[in-house]
Amino acid sequence: FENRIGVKSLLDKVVTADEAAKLISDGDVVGMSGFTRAGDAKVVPMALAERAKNEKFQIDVYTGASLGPEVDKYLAEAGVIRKRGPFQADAGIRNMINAGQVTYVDAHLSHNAELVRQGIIGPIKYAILEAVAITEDGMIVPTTSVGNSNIFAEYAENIIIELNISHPETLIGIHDIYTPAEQGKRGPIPMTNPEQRIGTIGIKVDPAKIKAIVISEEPDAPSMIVPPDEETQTMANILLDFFRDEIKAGRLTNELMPLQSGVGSVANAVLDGFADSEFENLVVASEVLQDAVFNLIDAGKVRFAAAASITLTKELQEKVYGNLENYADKICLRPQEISNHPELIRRLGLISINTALELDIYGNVNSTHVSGTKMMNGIGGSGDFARNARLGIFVTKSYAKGGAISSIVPMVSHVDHTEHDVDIIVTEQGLADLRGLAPKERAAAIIENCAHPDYKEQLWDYYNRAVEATGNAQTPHILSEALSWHVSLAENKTMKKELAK
Ligand code: 0RQ
Repeated sequence: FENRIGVKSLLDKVVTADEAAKLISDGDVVGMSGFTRAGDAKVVPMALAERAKNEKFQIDVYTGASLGPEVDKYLAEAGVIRKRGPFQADAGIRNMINAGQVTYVDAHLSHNAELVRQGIIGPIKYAILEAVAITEDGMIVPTTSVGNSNIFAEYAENIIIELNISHPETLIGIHDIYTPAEQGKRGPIPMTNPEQRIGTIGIKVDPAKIKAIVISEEPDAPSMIVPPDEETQTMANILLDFFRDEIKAGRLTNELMPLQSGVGSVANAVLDGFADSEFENLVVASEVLQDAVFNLIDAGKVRFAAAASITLTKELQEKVYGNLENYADKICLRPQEISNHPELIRRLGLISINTALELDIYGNVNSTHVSGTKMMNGIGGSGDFARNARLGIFVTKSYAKGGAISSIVPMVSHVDHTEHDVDIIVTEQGLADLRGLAPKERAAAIIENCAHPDYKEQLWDYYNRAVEATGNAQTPHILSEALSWHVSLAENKTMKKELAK
């Protein structure tokens, strides 16, 4: 590992994970690397969980996004996490959040860096950052994600490095670290094309802040997406046809515009759908690069892909990290403040595809709260993209839990993306293009094109009675009934009226 530590005076900072974990104190605010199970610190959190067996202490943990099990399962279940933000996607910590045992701050991913600058998050006592190397000029080179690591490194009082020697050194050079100046002293972010590099290959820090270096060989937890099924394939095809119509209308070319696609199986399937299509020379400007992106690079469909992290299944990890030199000039990892920056999303004209849990007849989207109450994962970057994209697309199956739930409801039980931020909705039933439509026009398009046949009549019935009851108001609702579908689900285990008691 010595050759990966370019600042030789830091060699005597190499300690065990247990020794590094002892540096953390009760009440510390800790910023950790990691974004969607990639590039997260692993061995120091596990040592902290071990330490918690004999000692009671709690810390606040902020990261880029979701992490592997070391933090969001084992450290959480050891009772060490008091507060967590800004995103998680692990059943372990999710259950604790929903039992009130962990305080969770679910926030737009692009907002974190500003909150750190303003001291709302902080003061950060320690940043624990996974790195592939420390360069001779004192730059920390992150591994498979950048996330918030640059801003944590800048504002943390102290830094612990997990030098992960299982990550290939070919990662050096794929990062593009750019950190905007403070608000008020900031110029435009100098990027007019996602393929441009505007920063450095690593995070410049004062080496004196590095208090410990721990050597790790733990690989990233693989992503757990499932392959496309018939319905996700149908959704992908519907979306591709929509893009074809946009080309016919002269709004897009077959290179489209830079693509962002969220985490999860549906988003991955949609991207996979491009493989056998006529679209080419595509650019991905996203926050996560999943398997599909690398398959599209291999197929010659994607020319360049930039994001804040790479999260791959086991199979793709072996293929990509074993041959990283083949991808090095086609990919780039950036801080999430940049990948998700409203200024850039708007300037570059992104097409953004994210997933809804449920949406309502007027186009409001709930991506986070099951039945309005239980946290699923969090808003992640979906709000950053949806509001600022050229095309804000939401995909979801029209039903959940075997049909007991309609994903399209009279009123969403929680709002993440308002009707003003949602352009296109796609389910396996069809597509609703909401651009330029008023609420009642949107309701007709959503119910007719996207709702599951089992729920269509029930939705029309609610809508028609709401129009009647409100005298054809701008956004018709019967407030006493608007959430009755969720109440029915809780009481009768189904939203279907004819089955409800
Ligand atoms: O539960 O697995 O127990 O059956 O929700 O649903 O259909 O498998 O979809 O894995 O793509 O996740 C919105 C959660 C979708 C995710 C969400 C149940 C359903 C299943 C998952 P089971 P699917 P996915 C980029 C952008 C917000 C963050 C984001 C997400 C489970 O995409 O977290 O987009 N998005 N970030 O059965 C109750 C409903 C339901 C429902 C589905 N209406 N009510 N349960 N389910 N609809 C990434 C980052 O920002 C980092």
